[in-house]
Amino acid sequence: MTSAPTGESPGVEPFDLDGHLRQEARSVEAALERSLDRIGGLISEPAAAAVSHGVLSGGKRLRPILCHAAYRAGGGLASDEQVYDLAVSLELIHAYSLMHDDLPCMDDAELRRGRPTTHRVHGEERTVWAGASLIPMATSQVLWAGERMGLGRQQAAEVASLLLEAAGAGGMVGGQALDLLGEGRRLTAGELDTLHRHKTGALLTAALTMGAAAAAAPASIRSAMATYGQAVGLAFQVADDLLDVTATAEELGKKPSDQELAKSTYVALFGLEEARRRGNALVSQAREALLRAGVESRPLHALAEFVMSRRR
Ligand code: GRG
Repeated sequence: MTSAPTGESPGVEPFDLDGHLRQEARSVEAALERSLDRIGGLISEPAAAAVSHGVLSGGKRLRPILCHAAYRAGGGLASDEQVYDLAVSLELIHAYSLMHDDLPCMDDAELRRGRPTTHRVHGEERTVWAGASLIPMATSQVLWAGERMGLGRQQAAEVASLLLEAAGAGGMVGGQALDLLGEGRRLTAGELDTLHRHKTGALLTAALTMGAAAAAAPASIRSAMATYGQAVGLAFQVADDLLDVTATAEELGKKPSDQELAKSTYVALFGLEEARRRGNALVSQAREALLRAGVESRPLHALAEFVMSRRR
């Protein structure tokens, strides 16, 4: 992973984003393993192997990492372990969405994170079963972890609602539906923004707003986190479209597929340079929202830059 420029002032030691991402990803893996140990046992064997394949298969783990950073920026004081137990609920939803997105009835993908996709190894039926099991598992995880962190009932319910609303028809599922319906049709820029604000942006935004809500952060910080999440969420998709035409399959860990599936993309609409300019402008918007709210979190500033500079 290449470090993003973080706009550090002279004399200030540069933020080691690579090291931060590596260390945080280890905490995410550990929390995912705890979660599978705690409730994964309820999923019976043929599907359990598919769950492990989809959940413990690497990935950048950005959503829980962003959630943890937002929690700290919001002044939350629970232990890292407790925060990650809450934050991995996002990764359980994300894992199910990737497993189902790769199915033959959707993107029909062979490779994900440099490995054969879950259905290629475990079959379609078990992948549908495993993915469906992850949704209630994520719900149980967020409520259990919220209670363990000492959140009150109302606060825990608010955090869980942020996750479930972002995952649902008004968020990720709705965005995926727009994506499926739009295949083979050239979408306008407005339609593309709406699709990705739902499909990708909603869950990324929830990572930030859940962290701030769990920390009981003041309204100004919560609103900055929502603005940051929305801008970074869209920039993330612009970067995905750029990578689909500029990165190798080896870097991506999957086959570029937008052209094959006749999908509308920011690159097809605007060309490489203008798409990149738009993505960078979104990253600036995200960082400005933090600065206006007085949020100096180095991880959040560096992560915003990383979204556009990443190669996978
Ligand atoms: C049946 C309509 C319907 C919906 C089911 C399948 C599904 C729900 C939703 C799909 C959502 C989806 C695949 C969104 C894409 C999000 C995205 C940009 C994924 C890549 O995220 P990274 O780069 O992946 O963070 P890693 O591998 O690093 O975790």
